[in-house]
Amino acid sequence: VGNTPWWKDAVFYQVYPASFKDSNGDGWGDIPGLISKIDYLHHLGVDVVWLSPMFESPQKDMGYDISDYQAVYARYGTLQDVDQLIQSCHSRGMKLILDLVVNHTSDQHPWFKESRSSKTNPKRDWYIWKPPRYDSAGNRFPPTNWRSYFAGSTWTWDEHTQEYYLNLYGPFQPDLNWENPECRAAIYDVAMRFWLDRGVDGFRIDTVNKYSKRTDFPDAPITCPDAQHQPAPEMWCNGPRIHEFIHEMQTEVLTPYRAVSVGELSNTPLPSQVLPYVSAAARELDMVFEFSLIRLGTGDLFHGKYMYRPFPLSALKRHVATWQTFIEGTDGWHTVFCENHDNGRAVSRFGNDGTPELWEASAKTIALWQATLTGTLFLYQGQEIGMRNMPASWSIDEYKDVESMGFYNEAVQSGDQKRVEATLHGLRILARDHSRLPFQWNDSANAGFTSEGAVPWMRVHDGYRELNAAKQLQDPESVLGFYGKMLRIRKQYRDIFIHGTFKLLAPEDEFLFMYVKESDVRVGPGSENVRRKALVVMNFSSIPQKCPAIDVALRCRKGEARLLVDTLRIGDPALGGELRPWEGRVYLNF
Ligand code: TEU
Repeated sequence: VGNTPWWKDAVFYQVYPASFKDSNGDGWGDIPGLISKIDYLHHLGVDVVWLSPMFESPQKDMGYDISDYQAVYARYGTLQDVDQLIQSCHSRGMKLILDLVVNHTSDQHPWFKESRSSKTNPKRDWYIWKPPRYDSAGNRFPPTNWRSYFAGSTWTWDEHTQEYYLNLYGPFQPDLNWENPECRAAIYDVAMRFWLDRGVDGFRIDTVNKYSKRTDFPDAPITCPDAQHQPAPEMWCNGPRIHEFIHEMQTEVLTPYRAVSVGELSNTPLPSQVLPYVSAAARELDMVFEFSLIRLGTGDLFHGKYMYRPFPLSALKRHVATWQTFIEGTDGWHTVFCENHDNGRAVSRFGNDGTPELWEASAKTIALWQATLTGTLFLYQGQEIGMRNMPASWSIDEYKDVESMGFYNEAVQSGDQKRVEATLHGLRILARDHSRLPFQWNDSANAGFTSEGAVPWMRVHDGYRELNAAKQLQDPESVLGFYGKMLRIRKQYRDIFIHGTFKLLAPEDEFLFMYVKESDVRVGPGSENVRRKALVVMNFSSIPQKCPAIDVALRCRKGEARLLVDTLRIGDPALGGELRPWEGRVYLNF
């Protein structure tokens, strides 16, 4: 614990630029707006800002379709604004990381325009081109039957050169060809060194496990007999050369700049697959986001992502336990997070936003849960004030995301009304849109996100007058106040909460979520080595629960444990007793 890299203890905070703070009344958040809120983040206890893509882009996937890696999208500001943002973070001892989106570019990127211009263009091989297949009747087919993430084929036909190009996401996001060394060198230089030279501290690396595709391009097995295109993540996730590519990026770019890296690792649910990316000896990535927890409730490959499947608390606890313990005894590291820009709000999915009381209690218990887990903690904008999913009454017209639209239109085209209803239900819980609603700063028009009279790019949540940062800033007992308190406690007992071991109690209990965190540090004079322990007990339900005997759970003598924190304040002095709906507590045994 003593000599650990700085980023293990740091609190990261993700900013989605379009929805954070608008400074000029055009309805889109921007970098000057973010700069005006750096003190707010600093005060909360944030150490690192992760800024989602603010690069030049046609915005078909909210900036994850980049047409110029070295320019700032005009609505977000200028290069000088980024310089000022770096300065404004650094002057407070904070850091800034950017989003590195290099699995694909926009189809409007000059590299792709060149690549598609002719089969002999020097950049032809920077993207993945394949000739068509034909059936016996002479009908043209894509090279494989793969389904893209946003629905439809992973292949788009190009009339001009009579070939298909690969796109794992939208047709407007052609995949770069990492097999080509010139292409990799250009990525390192243009998309990475350029920003590191300006003073950026590292990257969140988009789709980091998808750069090495299978190069024999086989058809995927038929898992959805009725569908035209088949889910095929095994064709491009964690492919044959992926560790070679990431290691190269680390040694050529990240290490020389001492840049921090956190990779986005979807479709990789096994600890044995994840460890090679984050083992310190492998020198690939500092840490990754693993998605088992945040994907809870999403449909399977067969039924589709937005076919919601309710899950028991025991499933959530099982995932937490798996990922809390997988680095124990290894040289790897992990992240802790329950929200990002691609998922619904935690309080609406894992808590209960049904009444104001349950909302507040469960938002605080989520804070307590996240702040007591081992790994680097990531918060998503608005999580700290308990922002909720959009109201269920809002129509599909309020959903803007390319993925939501892809799945919804597909359901409509199927003509199956039940499927349309089920998709709408899934979207109301899981859609990526929920987290993209404008930040609720105060109770003035447009929640203070943009000026009065401006039209925000996404509708502001109806509940912003009751739920906003200004109101919570005045109240130390608010969700925001509680997040601040938990971030301080997390650092104060960092040996237990950030670095400790984890032991799940009562894994099958469907109401209580309880674990013991134990420090690696031995304290006490001479042979009297005592390990510092904490017990976290949380009622993840709206029904009061009997609290177990704390001293038994902590294996300490009666009267030795003390209450450190209670989400509902009025701590039970007798220890134990009853946990009220969504109440959470932490006990220490020293
Ligand atoms: O997401 C990549 C990804 O694989 C998923 O986690 C994503 O949430 C998608 O919904 C899968 O169905 C990253 C970005 O986070 C996302 O916003 C982008 O749309 C995507 O890459 C493409 O760049």
